[in-house]
Amino acid sequence: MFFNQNSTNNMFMKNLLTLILLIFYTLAPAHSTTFQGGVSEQGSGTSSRIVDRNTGVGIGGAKIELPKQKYSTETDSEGYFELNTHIDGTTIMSVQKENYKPFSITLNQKALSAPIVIGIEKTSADGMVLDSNMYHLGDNSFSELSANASEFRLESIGPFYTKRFLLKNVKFNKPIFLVIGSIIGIDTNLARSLGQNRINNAFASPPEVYFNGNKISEIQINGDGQKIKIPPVLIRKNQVNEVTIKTGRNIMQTAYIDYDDIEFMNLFFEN
Ligand SMILES: [Ca+2]
Repeated sequence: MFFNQNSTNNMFMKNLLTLILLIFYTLAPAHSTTFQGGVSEQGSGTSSRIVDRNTGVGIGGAKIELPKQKYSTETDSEGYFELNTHIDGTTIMSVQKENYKPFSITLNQKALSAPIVIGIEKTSADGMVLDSNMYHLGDNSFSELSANASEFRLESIGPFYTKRFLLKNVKFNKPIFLVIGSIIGIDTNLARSLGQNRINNAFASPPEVYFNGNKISEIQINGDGQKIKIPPVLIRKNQVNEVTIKTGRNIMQTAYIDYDDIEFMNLFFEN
């Protein structure tokens, strides 16, 4: 018998390594999940935590909100908090603290079944908060199967949202972005194919984003922290500029206009 002990050992080691990696990737999210950069923390008991993204230090007195559940709580002096509410489907959780950028994240019960650690970032001169409120666009008519339908709480403000703001000291040698903190409810074909909704027989055109009247983006999927590049040529220096977000419409409905009901929160200008 020509038995090659070495290659058998190598294969065994390779399989073992694969198994260890598999276990690692399978188990890692069950302990705790860290969002927004650099901070790594596992198995910190039953409490979730808000930390400073750069220093890793817990942030006391941060306000945690689940707008749908009309639930809010605060972190303790060490940054720990617990969510004593039931979450049905997906929900947007927001974190606010003075001198920090407002933060929001789309979560579901599964993500919240284990402690989470969220790093938030100090406000900087390179960015500006345009709006930290949550808005509902559409016509308040939507299917229960729609992406995040159970999340809708606010009355619609109509099919579009507009915000005007003064832009000073823009650095044109750096990229300029509009950032949408969180957006849910988009029922595009792509969102459907990614399993973000359960509607089989219809889909919507994507929401459109305009800057000073020019379309700069279409938003195809739901999610957090979507960055949209603003072409520098569209920016009015040291003057009032305008952002508009227009929701899409149900493409299969031709008898009347059925706007796609979406909600978004936290708009930033980043430079
Ligand atoms: Ca609708």
